[in-house]
Amino acid sequence: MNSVLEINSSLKSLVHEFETRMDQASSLRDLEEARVAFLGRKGKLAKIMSAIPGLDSSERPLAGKTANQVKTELTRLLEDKKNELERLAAFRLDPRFDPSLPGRIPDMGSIHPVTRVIQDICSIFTGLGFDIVTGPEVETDFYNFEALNLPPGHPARDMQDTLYITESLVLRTHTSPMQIRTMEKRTPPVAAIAPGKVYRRDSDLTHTPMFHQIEGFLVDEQVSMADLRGTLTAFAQRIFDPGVKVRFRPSFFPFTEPSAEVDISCVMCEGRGRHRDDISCRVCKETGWVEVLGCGMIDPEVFLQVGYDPEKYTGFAFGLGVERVAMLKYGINDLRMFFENDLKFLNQFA
Ligand code: 2U9
Repeated sequence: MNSVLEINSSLKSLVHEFETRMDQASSLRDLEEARVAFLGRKGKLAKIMSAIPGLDSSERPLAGKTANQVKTELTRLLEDKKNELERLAAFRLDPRFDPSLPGRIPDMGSIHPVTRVIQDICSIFTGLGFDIVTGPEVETDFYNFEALNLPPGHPARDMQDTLYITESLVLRTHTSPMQIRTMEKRTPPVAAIAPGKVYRRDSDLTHTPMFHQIEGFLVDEQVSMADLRGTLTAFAQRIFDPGVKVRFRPSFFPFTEPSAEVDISCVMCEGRGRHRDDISCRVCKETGWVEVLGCGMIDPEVFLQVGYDPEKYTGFAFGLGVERVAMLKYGINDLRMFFENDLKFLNQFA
C-alpha cells in the first residue's frame, strides 16, 4: 500500500471504525483500550502513517496533513465520549440519585383576592380614562385631614381612630391624601384612582387595623352628579354583574357635598332578601340591597386647599373598601380570611 489514495481511504475507514468503537464503549477502560489500539505508538493510525515516508515526495505533504486531521478528529471523539461517560458516572455513583423518582413540582403561587380585586377595579377605571396614582402611607396632618375639610378638633381625627406617629404625622386613615397630592400637581381636566393600604385603630370581627381602599375622582368644567351616577353605575355593573341594580342614598362626608352612599341589589339573593329555599339572606339582612361605595361632589372647600377655582370647576369623588368588595364578589363571610394566609383559602384564587 504505497499510493496516497490507498492511505486516504484507510484513514477514512479508520475514522468510521473509531466512531463505532466509541458508540459501543461503556466504560473509561473501554476508552483507554481504544486509545491504545488507535492512537497508541503501535496503534492503527501509527501503522498507516508509517507508509507515508515511502510515498513519492510530491504526495507526502498532503498525506501527512490528512493523517494529522484524522488524529485530531479521533482525539476529539475520544474526549467527547469521555465527558459523556463521566457525566453518567457522576449520577450513578451518587446514592441519593434515584432516576425513577417523580420530579419535584414547585408550589404554584396565586394572586391574593385583594390584589385581584384591586387589579380588576383598576382595569375598569383605566378603561374609562382614569389614571392610577400612588402615594405615601405615612402622611402629614395636612394631607390626611386638613386639606380634606377635616379641621383640628374634627371627630375623625380622634386618637381612638387614627394611628399617630408624631403629633403631625399619621398612618393614612384613607387613600384621599393621594388625590390631594394629585390635584396639587395637575390642572383639570383630571381623572384618577388611588388604590392602597390604609390604617385605623380598630380590630374586631369586621375591622382590621390595616385594610385596602380605592378612591377616585374626576374634576373638569361642568361635571355633574349625573356624571357621578353614570360612572359608578357602569363600574358596579362591570365589577359585579351587568344585571345588578344600583341606587344612591343621601349621606354625609366632610369632603363631599352633596354626598351619597351607593347600594347594589344583593349579589347573594339577587335582591330578593330571601334565598330560593326561602332562607333569609344574611348578606343584605333581608333588605335586598348591600352598600358598596361612598361618593359625592367634591366640596368647594377642598378645591380651595389645592388651588382650584371652585367657580370654574366641579368634580365628583368616590371611595370603596376593597376587602368588602372581595367578600361580596367571592362570597367570603369572614374578613380575617384575607390576613391569615391559609393556602387552602388562597389557592382557590389560583
Ligand atoms: C378628595 C375629595 C373627595 C372620597 C370619598 C367616600 C366618599 C367613602 C368610604 C367607602 C368605604 C371609605 O373604605 S371605606 O370605609 N369612602 O365613602 N370616599 S367620597 O372623596 C374624596 C377623596 C379625595 C380630594
